[in-house]
Amino acid sequence: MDKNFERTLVTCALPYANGPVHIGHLAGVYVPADIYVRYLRLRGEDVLFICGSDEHGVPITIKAKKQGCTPQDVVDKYHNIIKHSFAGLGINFDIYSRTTSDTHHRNAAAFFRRLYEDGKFIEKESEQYYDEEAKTFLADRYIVGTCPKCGNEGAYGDQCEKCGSTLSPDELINPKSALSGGELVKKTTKHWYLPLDQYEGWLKEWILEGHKEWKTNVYGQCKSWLDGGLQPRAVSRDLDWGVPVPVEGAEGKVLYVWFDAPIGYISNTMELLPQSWEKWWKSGDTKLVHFIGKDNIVFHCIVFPSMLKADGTYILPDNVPANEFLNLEGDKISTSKNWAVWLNEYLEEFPDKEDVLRYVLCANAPETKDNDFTWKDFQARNNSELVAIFGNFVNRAVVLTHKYFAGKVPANLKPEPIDAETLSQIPAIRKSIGENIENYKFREALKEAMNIARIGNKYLTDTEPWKVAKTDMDRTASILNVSLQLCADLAVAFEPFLPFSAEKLRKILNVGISAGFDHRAGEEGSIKDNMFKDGESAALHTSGGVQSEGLVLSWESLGNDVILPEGHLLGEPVLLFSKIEDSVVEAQVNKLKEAKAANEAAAKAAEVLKAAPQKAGCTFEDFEKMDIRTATVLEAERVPKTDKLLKLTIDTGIDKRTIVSGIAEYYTPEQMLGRQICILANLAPRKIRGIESKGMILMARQPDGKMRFITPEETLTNGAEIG
Ligand code: B3M
Ligand code: ZN
Repeated sequence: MDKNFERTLVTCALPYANGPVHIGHLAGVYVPADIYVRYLRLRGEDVLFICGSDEHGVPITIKAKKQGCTPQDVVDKYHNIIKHSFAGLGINFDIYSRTTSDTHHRNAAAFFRRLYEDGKFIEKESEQYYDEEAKTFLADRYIVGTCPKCGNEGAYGDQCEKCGSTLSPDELINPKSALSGGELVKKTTKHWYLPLDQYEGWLKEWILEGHKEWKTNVYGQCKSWLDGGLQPRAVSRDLDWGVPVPVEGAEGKVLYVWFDAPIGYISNTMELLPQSWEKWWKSGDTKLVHFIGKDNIVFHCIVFPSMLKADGTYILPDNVPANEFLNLEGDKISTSKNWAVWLNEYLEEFPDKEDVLRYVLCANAPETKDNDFTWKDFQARNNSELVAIFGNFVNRAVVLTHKYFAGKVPANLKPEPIDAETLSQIPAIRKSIGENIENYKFREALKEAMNIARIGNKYLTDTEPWKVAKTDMDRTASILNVSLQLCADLAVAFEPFLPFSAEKLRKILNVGISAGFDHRAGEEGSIKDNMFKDGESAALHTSGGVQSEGLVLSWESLGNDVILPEGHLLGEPVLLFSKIEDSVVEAQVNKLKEAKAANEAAAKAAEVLKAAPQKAGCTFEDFEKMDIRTATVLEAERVPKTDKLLKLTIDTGIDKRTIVSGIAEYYTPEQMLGRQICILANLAPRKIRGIESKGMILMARQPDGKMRFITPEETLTNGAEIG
């Protein structure tokens, strides 16, 4: 850890509680953050790891409306799903709370109030769209219209999801209320603004001069915002879901979600550590690191720091290692299109394979550019890296030790130069893993850790203990001794990356690990309802814990020539990883294809609706005039000299009659024979091409313009009345 810091406070972007977490979130934010925290804990650093659900904002209210429930119902549901799925993947926050908590509401309001009383905001009246029918001001998201850039008719007042442009409601062509569908009027409303322009000089100094070490994608985005010039930003909204603006006369207004959410990091720390939270947020020797995705950079590097600066009592982030985006099978991950791999589903469908996902997402992390997740790659990395390299090495070393030495670490009786050469590579790897993690280069760090297994495999291939055992037991003992030391190296090196497998491996080796302590110890009033059971520490949760008896490894063990002493008894050998078959990944690809097909069908349905919007109302009496019945086609022939017409003889149950229908484009006469259909029986007869047609066949127009029959699900009696 840097000399000037005593402790590290790590935060992860608070996921919106309006859907589960997917692999894009994980690769961009949560897996790297968890690796970072586990590594620091392994080094004995004082670390706090904070997250929670972001439960405010307009999209949550829209989802609630669509589902006919309350916003609270929506966030309750997803908060629980998200919280449990993080725990399921071994992402061990010290607290996973929520922005609807009392502590947060109080803290966010107090934060606003301090800035308000200190004159840090500008109060401004402006004209905003107002929905007369729903009697409410509309958030940008609630305004829909035509995108001025691409012509998409369903663009929102803040963004067009088709072309990705950021919009303001004033730019929309023909804006309408998404709430009532009605026309909008402009009305005056008052809001509070944080004058970011006043912080511009300071931000330039702090970021552009003071944090040149930030990742280039982060630094670059900050620079372009700062070069473009900053404007005052509204920190309140006319909405009834959120933290009420704590000012008299502000009824019907709440804090803007991006104002309250980052304060959530502080609130959640308070909730966990009511007595000592300030040490983490207000003491210059705390290193604050925000893990986020690239779409959150401006809020974490410009807006939130300006809020903290305005307050004046908080520390600022030391780093904001934002990642780029992860795509899925070549396409952008999309929550609304269900083009995603959802963590909660993965955990159910791949029990015991948490680490495979962690491994693939880290190995493929979009650290410097967008990256792609494919199921083929997932399978290949599991089968040819985790199984064939890591698992295979450990299994061979351990099984041979059980076979020849009754599961005890044999003495190094007959060393050869290759042993020392092999072991001497590990300290440099330890250094490199550490440096890479400290510089937020997790892919590189993982590659280095994997090199230990590669070295082990090569060593076994070079020394062939299974052959040597036939003639030279002393040498076999040495080879297995060295191999087991390498296994112990792996058990330490992989603790940050693959905590489940590292723990399994430590059981196989019969060792423990030292990794952190419980910050809540001695905190009165500390919440107990976090991810862990009472008295159980986050840090110790999956790491195997500090064992008071027996052999306990630490980061410092990694690279030592003798980690496991001669005579140390191993545990039972079990397989660390198992092969993933083609059928398993094919099923996942099919699942995605189905999602895509369902999504396309929904889009088509929307088109059909657009082409044929609902007609003006009719009365029940109007409807009752129509005599709609089931009928069967008895005969069918083309009407001569026409392309479109078929002459059909129909059994209507009432009579047998002729109907001429314009369906020859879509059905041949043969296809019509014997079909049951629905007809409008009492339509006034009319002559078509000299043939008297009595009635009309009911058909549905498809998005491609083609007509299709409505056929009853089962054969019904002809003449049955429909209504
Ligand atoms: N909920 C946005 C997001 O999930 C937002 C992050 C808040 S962090 C304070 O992308
Ligand atoms: Zn557009």
